Amino acid sequence: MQFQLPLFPEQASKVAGQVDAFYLFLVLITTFFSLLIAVLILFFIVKYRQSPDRKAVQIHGSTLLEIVWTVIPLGISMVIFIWGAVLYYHIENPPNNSLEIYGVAKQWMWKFQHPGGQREINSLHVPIGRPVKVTLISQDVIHDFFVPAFRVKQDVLPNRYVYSWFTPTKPGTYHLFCSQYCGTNHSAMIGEVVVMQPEDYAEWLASGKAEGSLASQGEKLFQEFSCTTCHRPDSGARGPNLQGLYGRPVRLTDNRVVVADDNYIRESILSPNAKVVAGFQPIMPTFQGVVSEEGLIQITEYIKHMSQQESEPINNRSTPTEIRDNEVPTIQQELQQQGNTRPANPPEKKK
Ligand code: HEC
Ligand SMILES: [Cu+2]
Repeated sequence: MQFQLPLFPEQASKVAGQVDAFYLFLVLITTFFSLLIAVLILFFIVKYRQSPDRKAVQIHGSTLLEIVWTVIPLGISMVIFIWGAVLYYHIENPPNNSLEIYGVAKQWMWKFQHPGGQREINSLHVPIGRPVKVTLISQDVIHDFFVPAFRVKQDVLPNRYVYSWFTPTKPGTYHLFCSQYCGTNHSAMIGEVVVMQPEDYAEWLASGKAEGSLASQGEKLFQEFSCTTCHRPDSGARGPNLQGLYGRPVRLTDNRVVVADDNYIRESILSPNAKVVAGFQPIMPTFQGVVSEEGLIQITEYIKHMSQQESEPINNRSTPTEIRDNEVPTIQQELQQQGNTRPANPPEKKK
């Protein structure tokens, strides 16, 4: 039997090597200076030990020494800072061509949905060689999505979508942990990520029973919850037309402008009065406790899908506050000044 002491998990994503290199750098720097200091202490203890025939020479400052021990540590910490920031930025920003998968965490399991509507629990199948973006939310307490082999780790919060992404590089099955203590069975909240060749993944998708794509499931819910009674594309509708909404700036009654992203749409459904669209009355009822987290994801997918279909001009947004395409750059500038490129604070907690 071979003795194995795996110091590191396998490297199974594109970023894994980069994270390890950075980590190794930190370890080496720390080791080097710890040893240097320890050795110098021993050396000085011996060299400057007390002896009767020696008198200490007093030194009153050395500018050169001060500069050296300021500049060198500053240089080293700037390297750590810049390297770390670049890596962090990379890890935090999923590429646009990512495969989008949705995960809902709950005590004590992981539930995933693929765009085609396939669902799985405590396992996540992904293809090799393509960026995968996992949009995550918790339906109860804080969890944490942790795949050591991919070197990704993301806290999963209630009431807010967060993202994790990775490009798998090696077929295999890898551990998925919840790494945030989340109650009695936290330690059992374990899953696996199965990385497959693209053709195997396609086959796997095809073999899954799905009741239609996420967007079409969302459309069904949209009918079921009678969203259509108010959100119709005609001008008599009481609610805004949702076509073309996704990703666009929205002006609110208090004149603030927010971008309609996943978090905004979720909040609009659960706490409709938190942000009221300019030109409309706050008549939308809350769907808190009515639509499940999975349902919210499906409805959002449906709304996104509406935006992708080339729709006729949005007609019932022709209130004085309508936002036209040529206004978008100005509004984005305004947003940047407000430092408010992300709209949704999580809706206020009840209780
Ligand atoms: C009683 C009518 C009514 C119903 C039913 C209704 N809404 Fe609304 N909805 C509105 C109105 C009015 C607004 C604009 C005012 C506001 O923001 O609250 C709105 C706003 C929204 C927004 C933000 C739109 C934007 O342009 O920024 C979304 C998203 C939304 N609704 C989704 C839904 C979904 C999904 C459902 C069904 C689960 C639904 N609504 C049901 C009336 C309704
Ligand atoms: Cu957990």
